[in-house]
Amino acid sequence: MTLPSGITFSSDYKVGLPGRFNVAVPFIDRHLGEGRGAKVAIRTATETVTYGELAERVNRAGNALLAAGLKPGDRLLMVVKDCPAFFYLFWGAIKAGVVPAPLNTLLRTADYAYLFEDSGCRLVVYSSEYAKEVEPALKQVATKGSTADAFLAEMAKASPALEARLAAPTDDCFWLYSSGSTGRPKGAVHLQRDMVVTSELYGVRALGVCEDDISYSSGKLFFAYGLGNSMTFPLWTGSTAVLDDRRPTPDTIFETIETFKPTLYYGAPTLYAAQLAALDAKPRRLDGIRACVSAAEALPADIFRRWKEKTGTVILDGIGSTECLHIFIGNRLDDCRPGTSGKPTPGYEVKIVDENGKPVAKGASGRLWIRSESAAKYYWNKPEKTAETMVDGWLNTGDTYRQDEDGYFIYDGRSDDMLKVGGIWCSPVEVESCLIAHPAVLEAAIVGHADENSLIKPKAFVVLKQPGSGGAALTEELMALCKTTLAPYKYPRWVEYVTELPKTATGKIQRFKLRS
Ligand code: 3UK
Repeated sequence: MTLPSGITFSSDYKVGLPGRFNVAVPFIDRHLGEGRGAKVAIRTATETVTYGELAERVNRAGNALLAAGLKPGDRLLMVVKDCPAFFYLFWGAIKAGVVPAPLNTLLRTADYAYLFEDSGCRLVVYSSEYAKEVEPALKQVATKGSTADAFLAEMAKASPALEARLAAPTDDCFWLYSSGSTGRPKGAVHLQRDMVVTSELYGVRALGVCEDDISYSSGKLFFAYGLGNSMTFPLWTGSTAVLDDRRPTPDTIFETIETFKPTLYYGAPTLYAAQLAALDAKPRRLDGIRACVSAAEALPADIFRRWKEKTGTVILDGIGSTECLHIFIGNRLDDCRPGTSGKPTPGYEVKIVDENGKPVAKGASGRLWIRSESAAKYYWNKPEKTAETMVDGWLNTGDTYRQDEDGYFIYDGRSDDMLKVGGIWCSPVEVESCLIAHPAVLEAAIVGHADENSLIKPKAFVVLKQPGSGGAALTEELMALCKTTLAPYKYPRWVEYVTELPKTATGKIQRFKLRS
């Protein structure tokens, strides 16, 4: 793909941008000049939006925001489902100089009240599906709100022309709140240049997204993962995004894939596991897909193997974060090692360090830090968190990683989830992957549990494919499987059968909730 005019990447992957610009121009308006006005940008079950229509509605949305009294720099909070209006609001805001902050749509009133207050936002636009949780929060903190439908009606009255407000590449552009397993959410402030960097370095160069692609992501737009998958990568390449506003289940995902025939599918390990179980019951057609991507938590090698066996497609696991915006270490179609996160995305600097900040010996486990041009600049209103996490341009991921003999990065769990067993590190993820390989097991979580000597040992919480089928015999079998597959000290001393695991909105297991 040729880069939009005025934008360059050097041979060492540094982005070059005009001193004054607006990032809505290369992502939205550029396509009109490049002849894509009639090309489909977005497809949903009920709607098709061309690049021409998109550009006009982005302008109308920007004008409607200005008419509602928002000034450049003001925050627009969005509680919006995966639908075209998400694009209009997000880009309309950016083009007008307003800062959009998409929020998780699965939160409760108390969470929204906190976020409306923390952000000091001028307006909240929400899909009416979320009115029950959002409207009481608007009242509590006296914030102005509008349903997405009411906003679309304002857009219809607004002018279809809007001049882009110019900014510097390192000016604040949009926010994403990072959920975190503990503490209040933190607003990560992203810059004008950040989406250019992720779209080009991961989307185009690492994954190979191109103009002919059709992208579909089960991870929603409000996650950094979905924002790249379903919006910035397709818009950067002039290709097509498929949006589905339903809660993703194996059935809705397969139905969407069969209807729209995406070429790229972006999922997460929990869903791939559920999809595999569903494929056992009913075969589905996935033949248009040329690559599947997985992120949000480590993809067990066994899921990779079974998916490839069943569908013929590889799943490219990659680690990204809200702060880095998208995948910074990932597998590639031409370089993939199952059971690892792959290798650094070219353009992302990576280091694994010990407790003193010194790089570890190759192969040793340590804390992962990242430096890049797509990193959030700071956390809104949280100077201490900012100082802790962002140091000299480097970002502390909070993840523990090591490299195998060929340089592939292996995830060893969150730094705070690691266990010391008999004085030796034990990765919960490693034990879980082993348990998941057992045919009766759907999901598993490992946490530390004190034994009769108050020493921490691994304990397993296991979800079975057939609930209620667990018992002493299966427990023996699972322990034996771990003892024979892993270093024996890592086997779970207790196995508890549960019907589900506590998870964050992004689908990550909340191991801290299982600790006792
Ligand atoms: C964990 C992974 C192992 C890891 C994300 C792709 O997940 C995303 O962002 P979040 O801010 O969480 C970041 C944290 O999640 N993680 C993510 N991917 C993997 N661990 N293997 C993986 N493949 O702890 C990381 O620090 O919710 C993912 C693109 C954009 C994203 N924001």
